[in-house]
Amino acid sequence: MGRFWSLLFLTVPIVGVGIFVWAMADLPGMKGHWLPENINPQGEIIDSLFMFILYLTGAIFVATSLVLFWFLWKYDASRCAEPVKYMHGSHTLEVVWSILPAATLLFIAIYQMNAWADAKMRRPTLPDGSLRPPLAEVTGRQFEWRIRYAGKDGILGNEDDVSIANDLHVPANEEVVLKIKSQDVLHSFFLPNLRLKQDVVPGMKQHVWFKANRTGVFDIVCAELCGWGHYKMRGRLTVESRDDFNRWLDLQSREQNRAEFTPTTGEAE
Ligand SMILES: [Cu+2]
Repeated sequence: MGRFWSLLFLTVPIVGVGIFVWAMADLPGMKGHWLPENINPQGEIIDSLFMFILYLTGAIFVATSLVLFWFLWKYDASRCAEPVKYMHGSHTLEVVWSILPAATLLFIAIYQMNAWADAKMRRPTLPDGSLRPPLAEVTGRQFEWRIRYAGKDGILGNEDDVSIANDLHVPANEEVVLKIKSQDVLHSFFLPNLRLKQDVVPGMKQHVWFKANRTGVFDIVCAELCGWGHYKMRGRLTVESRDDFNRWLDLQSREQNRAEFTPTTGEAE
């Protein structure tokens, strides 16, 4: 029976690695199950970091699984007559397995520092050196993304703002800054195709930025369990040319004004 368990444990790394390779190679049955299309030049850095960490942890996972299998196989009680030896641990071993993971984590922390600074601390600037103003403000609330564009005057927060739910449009090939905030609880603003994810914390003023280099329609997702309706807190990101974007925004603005100024039908006199 001991051999059964060792073989069963051996299937864990084999099935694990097999499924990853299956998905990564985009083979039939697993089409589209790996990372979604990346449309952000900055996203390549995120993807390479992801793959680096995946390979590193994958190698350690396979190695420890094989060692586990080997010990189960070798010391199977029904075939191994040698009596059990007890020991009180090894100081050297403990030092080694504390220092190795600590050094690895430190290496990853230093290795990804630039990518982190670019994604979370840097903000695009205008030619004159000032910070690029946000194109829109995205407010997460249970359970939708409220999106507000500055109207004609380019200033957010006055009466000509354009307000929309779950429909974010941005121009392609431009650095886009979004102001993000939450109206109620923790949410996470996630644009999978741009490799952008940011927790939205109530009470905090936050910004995200990206540059989309392909036009199309993509997902906006909430990546933080935020209540019963979390699953339906999704929106649509449309990346389009500058001209299409301007036309769309203009149309939204006109429609909103028309809605505001259309008199409600009163009772007939
Ligand atoms: Cu949410």
